[in-house]
Amino acid sequence: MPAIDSHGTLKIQTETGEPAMALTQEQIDSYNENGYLGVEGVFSEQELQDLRRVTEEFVHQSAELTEHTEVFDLDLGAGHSKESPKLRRIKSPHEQHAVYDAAMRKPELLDIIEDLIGPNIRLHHTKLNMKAPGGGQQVEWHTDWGFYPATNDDILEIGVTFDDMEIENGCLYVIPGSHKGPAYDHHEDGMFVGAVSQDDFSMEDAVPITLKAGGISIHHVRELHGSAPNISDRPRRLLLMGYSAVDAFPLTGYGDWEKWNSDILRGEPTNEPRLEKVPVRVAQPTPGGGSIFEIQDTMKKSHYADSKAT
Ligand SMILES: O=C(O)CCC(=O)C(=O)O
Repeated sequence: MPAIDSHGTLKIQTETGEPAMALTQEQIDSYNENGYLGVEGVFSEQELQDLRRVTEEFVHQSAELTEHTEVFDLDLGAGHSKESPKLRRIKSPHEQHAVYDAAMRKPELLDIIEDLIGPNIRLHHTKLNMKAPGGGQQVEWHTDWGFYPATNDDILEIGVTFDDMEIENGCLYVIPGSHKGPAYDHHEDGMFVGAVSQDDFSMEDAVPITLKAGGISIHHVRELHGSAPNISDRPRRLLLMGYSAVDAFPLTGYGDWEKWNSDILRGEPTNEPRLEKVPVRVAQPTPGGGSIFEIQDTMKKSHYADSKAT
């Protein structure tokens, strides 16, 4: 019997018994054509309240810190202090609290992902990026593929918005169709800086993904994207979660086999990576580890250096 699911999409059991799609065919076609999608109303008000409450507890804990840790990445440039903590990122939040883990496994979310990369889904990573009011840091233009190329590109990133995500508080921007482009170079003077050159794209082509709290952004692993500083008096908190097809194997290796397979959310393990003809470039040589913010800090000039927002 037809039913409306939590994100307002009509779910129909097909005659063949195949599970019905969570996204409309129009949304799927648009994602394939443009490399991104915004979907409103995926997370409920109750889920949002829980996610915000737990996140505020983490921000509170970060007040005691003066440097980055395994879990906390601080916005030291924006004046992080005990009195006014500026937490830029919680690393692997699904490993830090059950509320984040539940968000990452939400069945309706996995149904959406299944429509885009198929029924065999592996968790790639999670991170919670936060931009504090009045200056929370930009993310320079890049593709996720520049950081982790794989044997095929059935890999995408979901962003769950805890706050209305608008231009003023530093929403995500994408370059539509850029996921069909080359393996963009994320190097400067031969070193990996985690961002493309200004010559690789035009800001004029950039499209903002604006969403109400509880909506999700979706972008393809090869899509060029970035986001400006938060110039509003509201936070911008975005839970980013990467998912890949089970047969997409990272070119840099997969680590421990048991752990690798324990990240499968739907489908079965395979030892047969699917090789597709995709353009790749590895993220080497690199000046060292650290978060995307630390790596991009090694760039000579921010893409946003001339913008009014800085
Ligand atoms: O937080 C953002 O606006 C984008 C983050 C992003 O693209 C990343 O962390 O790779």
